[in-house]
Amino acid sequence: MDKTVIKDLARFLVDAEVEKKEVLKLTNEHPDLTVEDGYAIQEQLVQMKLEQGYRIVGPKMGLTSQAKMKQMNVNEPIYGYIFDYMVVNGQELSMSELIHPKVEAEIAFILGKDIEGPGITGAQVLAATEYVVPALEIIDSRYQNFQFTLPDVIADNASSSRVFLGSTIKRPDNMELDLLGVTLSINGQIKDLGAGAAVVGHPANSVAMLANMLARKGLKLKAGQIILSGGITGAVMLNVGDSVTGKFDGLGTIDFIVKE
Ligand code: 0L1
Ligand code: MG
Repeated sequence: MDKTVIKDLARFLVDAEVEKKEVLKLTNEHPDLTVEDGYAIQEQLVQMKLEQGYRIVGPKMGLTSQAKMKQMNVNEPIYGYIFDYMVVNGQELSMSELIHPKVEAEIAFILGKDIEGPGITGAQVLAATEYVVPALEIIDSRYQNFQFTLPDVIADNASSSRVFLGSTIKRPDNMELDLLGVTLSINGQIKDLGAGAAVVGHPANSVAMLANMLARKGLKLKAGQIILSGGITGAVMLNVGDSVTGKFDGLGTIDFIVKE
């Protein structure tokens, strides 16, 4: 794909995020957009944010559950990046900064040493992991009604928007992250629940897949990055006034309120 078109499309998505305005998916105008084109646009978008002075906190995996792939009508996981401005301090989500946010519960990994694919396994990820932390990820597709194809959502940085991190951090030794149960409640009602195994069998497998996907680009996972492994629950739409609670077996609770 032409470099100028890639830049224009990345700028279009950056502007949609800044202006909090939903846009039509790129493939309406560019029906031949490929997954590779999607990542080329994402790379350009990431570059633009870095040039604006934002810092990458870590990569994230998306579309890791069978349910989500089916819900979104796609058939492979994807990755994107979480930036510093996306990490929410405190217990309030500001709706006025966003378009149509949804929340999902995830496990975040913090590595003690770099991991470089290919051929990385979940066991190697666990051996390299310093801590796991619970997370509530806020996804906010810039596309109208969350309607997109795989290249579209890749270009849109995998809908990355905000993240709340829990205050309980634990070493993964002796934890069975695949059996770890999570509930996601809004206004006291459980909206979804799941176990770590919903994330490609085990959240560490997802991080291993990420290391192997990044290796194709000559990139690696770095010590200290906060890596979101993918949704254990489905993504639930948020409204102003919602009181959101994610409960993570053995990893505590994350609460926040959705404000104007
Ligand atoms: O983190 C995720 O799984 C989001 C991936 C993008 C799909 C979506 O916006 O639902
Ligand atoms: Mg996610």
